Amino acid sequence: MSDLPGAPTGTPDPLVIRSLEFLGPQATAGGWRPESTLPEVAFAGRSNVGKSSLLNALVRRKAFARVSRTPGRTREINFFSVNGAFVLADLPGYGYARIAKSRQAEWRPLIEGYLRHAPTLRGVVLLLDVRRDPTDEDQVMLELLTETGIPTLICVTKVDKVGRGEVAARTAAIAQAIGFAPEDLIPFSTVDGRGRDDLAAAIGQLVAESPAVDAPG
Ligand SMILES: Nc1nc2c(ncn2[C@@H]2O[C@H](COP(=O)(O)OP(=O)(O)OP(=O)(O)O)[C@@H](O)[C@H]2O)c(=O)[nH]1
Ligand SMILES: [Mg+2]
Repeated sequence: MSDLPGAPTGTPDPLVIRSLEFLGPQATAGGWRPESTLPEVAFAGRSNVGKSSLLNALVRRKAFARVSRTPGRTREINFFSVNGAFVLADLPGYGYARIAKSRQAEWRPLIEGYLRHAPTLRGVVLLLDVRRDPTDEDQVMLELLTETGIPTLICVTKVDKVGRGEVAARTAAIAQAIGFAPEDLIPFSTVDGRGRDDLAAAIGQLVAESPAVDAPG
């Protein structure tokens, strides 16, 4: 049926897609966003790291979330509902060098505002390119996630771009740079399907768990 990489091979699919709906974009901090009724998981990372591609692989569609040829173009948060059960939020990429200096910090209010006002947010998937060391902006993003206490999954993207042997070494280096255990990072490739089911299972767990109860005040 599906000709996409990572299609069913005999093991049960941890995330069977029955329905998908684009809910709309949030363009500004405090601007319109879909009502926070369903559990939500967001995807963050540098421009061009592969967020939209990963989302497409996750939901097994070729062009659901847009894949950009012009990195840094997506400036809104795009919301999708999956199986009417949970929401995925594709955050704008940060750190694209070829936009005006004056605009390079624009990502922060929108993303920070989103993180602080998403009552049903269960977790953020932070994407890091296997070939690059985490940047200062990646560290800023991680600090925001630590400070807000939002559970974080790390995906190492584009692992097809390096040799099989190099994946473990690069994953270890990236893990060390961000203070994670290497085995907690999920190697991911939209080309050969690596990581799709691991990520799908991890997201399934996040959205199934009962939300952390906030202490009053
Ligand atoms: N080889 C390979 N290329 C990939 C992979 N994932 C994404 N790409 C390519 O990387 C480029 C950027 O991918 P996008 O999914 O648009 O990245 P993004 O993070 O959504 O970018 P912005 O929306 O601009 O922030 C595209 O040319 C993709 O085809 C992967 O796993 N392997
Ligand atoms: Mg994108």
